[in-house]
Amino acid sequence: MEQFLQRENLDGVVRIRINRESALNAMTPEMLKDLRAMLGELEDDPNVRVIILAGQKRAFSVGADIKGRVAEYDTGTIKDPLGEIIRDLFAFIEDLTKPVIAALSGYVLGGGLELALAADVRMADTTAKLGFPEANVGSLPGAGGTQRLPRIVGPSRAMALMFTAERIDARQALAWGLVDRVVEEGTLDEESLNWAQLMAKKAPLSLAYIKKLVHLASNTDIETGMAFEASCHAILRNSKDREEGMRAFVEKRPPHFIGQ
Ligand code: CO8
Repeated sequence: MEQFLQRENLDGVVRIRINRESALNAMTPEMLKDLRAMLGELEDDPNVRVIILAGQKRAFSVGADIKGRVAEYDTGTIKDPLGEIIRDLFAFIEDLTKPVIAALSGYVLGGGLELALAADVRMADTTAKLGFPEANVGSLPGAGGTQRLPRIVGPSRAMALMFTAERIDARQALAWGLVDRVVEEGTLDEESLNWAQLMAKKAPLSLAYIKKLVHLASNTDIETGMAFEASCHAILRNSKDREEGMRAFVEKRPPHFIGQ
């Protein structure tokens, strides 16, 4: 079976690169299953602190493999092989206890953009072109796009992007808050790794609870969110890493965090 994912271990950071350049990183069910399995391993590995999802120069990903789907019409067996896998994968990314960075270059379209939205933060280089072309092919962003995009950019910008299938560039995406940082072409690997390493030095439990709480913030009322924040804060107060962080500050040395 063809391997569409490359994994690099970079001192506490793992970069997973989608590697199907001939089809601009179009996603197949097998690719997504492999990604789910790989992320499961990384979640269980305490040495992995931050994950970067990256693509190729020409495309992060153009979304679902349309050619694979046309075959369903040819054979009259219209199924949804991608639906369950992709939704489960994107929910799993949100539930990971580790920060996930999407590093975007070239085309970031359809399911590719939905994958980027399921990540926690997004960095793009100046070649990135982001959009939802689903309405061109009689579909809609069905892997969380209609729900995650408006929570990030607001409903009217989200609808405008999906109604027109227009592609926006990295600067526009930055102005909308759809990406968090823009870097020059050719520097994305280095810059996203620098960003990841900043996070990888922090206390893992702090990052895990911050992620959980921030995701909760857009899905719950403020009283529930505040109560949950107080309980997570109480858990951290008794953690070994909190004591280590405070001692390290007083002793003027870098902390050594163990994720407990
Ligand atoms: N699927 C399969 N192959 C693709 C796809 C795709 N989505 N996009 C491009 N390719 C292939 C092309 O067929 C071509 O292959 P070949 O050389 O063998 O013909 C190769 O990639 C290069 O593409 P182009 O020659 O078209 O390159 P251009 O630079 O001219 O154009 C574009 C690039 C603009 C990206 C163009 O290829 C395009 O419009 N692609 C379609 C993008 C698209 O519509 N994506 C959305 C798909 S739907 C989706 O993602 C839904 C998500 C899943 C939801 C699940 C819910 C259940």
